[in-house]
Amino acid sequence: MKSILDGRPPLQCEVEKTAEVAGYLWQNGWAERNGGNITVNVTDLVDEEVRRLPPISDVKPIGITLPSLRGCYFYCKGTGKRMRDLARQPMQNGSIIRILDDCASYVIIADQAVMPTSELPSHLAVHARLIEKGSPYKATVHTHPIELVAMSHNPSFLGKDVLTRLLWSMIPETKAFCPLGLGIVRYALPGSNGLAEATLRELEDYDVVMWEKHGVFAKGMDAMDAFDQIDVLSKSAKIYQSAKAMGFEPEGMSDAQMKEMSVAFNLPR
Ligand code: 2HA
Ligand code: ZN
Repeated sequence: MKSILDGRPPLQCEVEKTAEVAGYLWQNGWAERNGGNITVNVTDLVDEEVRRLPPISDVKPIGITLPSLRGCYFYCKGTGKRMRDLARQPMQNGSIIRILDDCASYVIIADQAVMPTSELPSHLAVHARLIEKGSPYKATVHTHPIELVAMSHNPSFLGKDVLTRLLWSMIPETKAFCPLGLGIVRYALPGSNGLAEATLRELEDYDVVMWEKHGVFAKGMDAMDAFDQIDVLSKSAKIYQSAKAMGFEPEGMSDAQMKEMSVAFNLPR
């Protein structure tokens, strides 16, 4: 079957990279059934011919108006679609959408009329904010990492930067590769405006935020970058839990050792 990706190596490469990440989410056990979402801003990767492609769906309302997204293009996981299927067939389990000039609606342009993720308004609100800030980030990833979600069930971990410090102290790389740490969004109904608004707020200070008792939401240069940050945090959570399972509280790196990391790697905090 013909695909919009044919003859467009940059777009194809981006979608294939996103599919690779979807496979990792599934392999890690973070993406049961249709769990999780990925959206990627591919506006810079579409040519004039793509911009002229006719829609293959009705005009759909986003639910919010996002002026900075006028004429933008996004690759989005399909609603109800599985990450493990997207990994093999990204254009049958996701689609490319065009934001219309009213900045409040979109159409699907390729390859099939796969409706985008149920969390589209919250993902697009984050992309709009990234554009407004002049950020180079193009991807948002939501997934359900087991150990991190388990830790969010302990209220004593949910104070500001309590988990950030604990996870940073488990292995030096976590601070180096997730230098802003982990923001916390208290429990809110999936898909709700409250969840979207709290996520937007917390993403002002963090690249990865925890949705209490649900999952994480990350932004990054691309889906791989967002995944890497979740992965290093998850690795730290696993080390913490391994130590606890062996019957002891892990000592963690000292404040001085963590400070030394910040100096050596020129980290923001
Ligand atoms: O779309 O994980 O939170 C599936 C989800 C929503
Ligand atoms: Zn979820």
